[in-house]
Amino acid sequence: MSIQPTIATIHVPFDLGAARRGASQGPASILQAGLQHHLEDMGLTIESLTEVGFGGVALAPLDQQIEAENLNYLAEVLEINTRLAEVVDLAVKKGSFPLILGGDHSIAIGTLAGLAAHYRNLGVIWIDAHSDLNTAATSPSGNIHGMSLAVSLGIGHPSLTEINGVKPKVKPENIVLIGARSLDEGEKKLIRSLGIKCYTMYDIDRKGMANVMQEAIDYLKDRTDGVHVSYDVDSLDPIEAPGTGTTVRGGLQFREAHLAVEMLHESGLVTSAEFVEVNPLLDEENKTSQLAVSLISSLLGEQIL
Ligand code: 4U7
Ligand code: MN
Ligand code: MN
Ligand code: MN
Repeated sequence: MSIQPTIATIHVPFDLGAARRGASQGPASILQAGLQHHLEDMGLTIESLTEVGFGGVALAPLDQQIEAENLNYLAEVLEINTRLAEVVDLAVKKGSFPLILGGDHSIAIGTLAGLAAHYRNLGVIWIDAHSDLNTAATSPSGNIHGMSLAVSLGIGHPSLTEINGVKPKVKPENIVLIGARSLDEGEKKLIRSLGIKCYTMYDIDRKGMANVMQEAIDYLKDRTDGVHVSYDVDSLDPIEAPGTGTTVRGGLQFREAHLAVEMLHESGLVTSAEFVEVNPLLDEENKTSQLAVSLISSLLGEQIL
């Protein structure tokens, strides 16, 4: 099965899941960097763009109704992800390929909630310097973008894990982490106890990205009925992707980052994708937005020759 030709682009200008403001301007800056034209030049059909946002309207202070310790902006995160799940759900129903542009990584909660209704065994490739497997109890920051994968496993505040019913959205054995180099103690414990497949930067250095990706693809191929790529641009080295809020040295090089998505395209397994954590306020000459356009194009089939 190859990637659906019709791409449903879903913009999520939201950054309250992160510590720093600015990722809310990610979708606009990725568009500004030429995404639409680039994909059209590749012969892809882009559905009219959907935006999931607050539209400038302040939310009712739901915070008071939800007990939320160490869960910053829980009400807002809940609201945006509830809406996003509906939009993603609809896109899959229509037979489109959902392409979600963040926004901070907390939006993976809504994406996966929307996708989960359609797959018995959804595979997730989580390309990230972090694992986003914290809970309110283990998080050093209280920022929900560091908890989204845990929530999707059914671990976290019930208001979040119950979005769109089905719970959990993804099984631990259907997840592959790529590029990890900053894991909190609670996250390490969870990765070990649940047996989550994790290729750290050490593994990528030792085996090479081509081998790592081949293993990841072979691993997911037989056990899943769809694969979602959740691409956090902080997986790249800060030299390549300075425009993101939580940089960590020693990340993926430009070619490694591209090879990963080129091989994923070639595998024909990918059924949806999201690109998150682009923060144009921290960027250098739109380098990170342009990088995102280039990575998205490669994932959707752009070839060098
Ligand atoms: B991102 C962190 F403590 N683990 O939980 C946390 F290091 O979506 C960072 O991957 C989380 O960018 C980063 O706050 C979340 C921290
Ligand atoms: Mn992340
Ligand atoms: Mn990250
Ligand atoms: Mn980040």
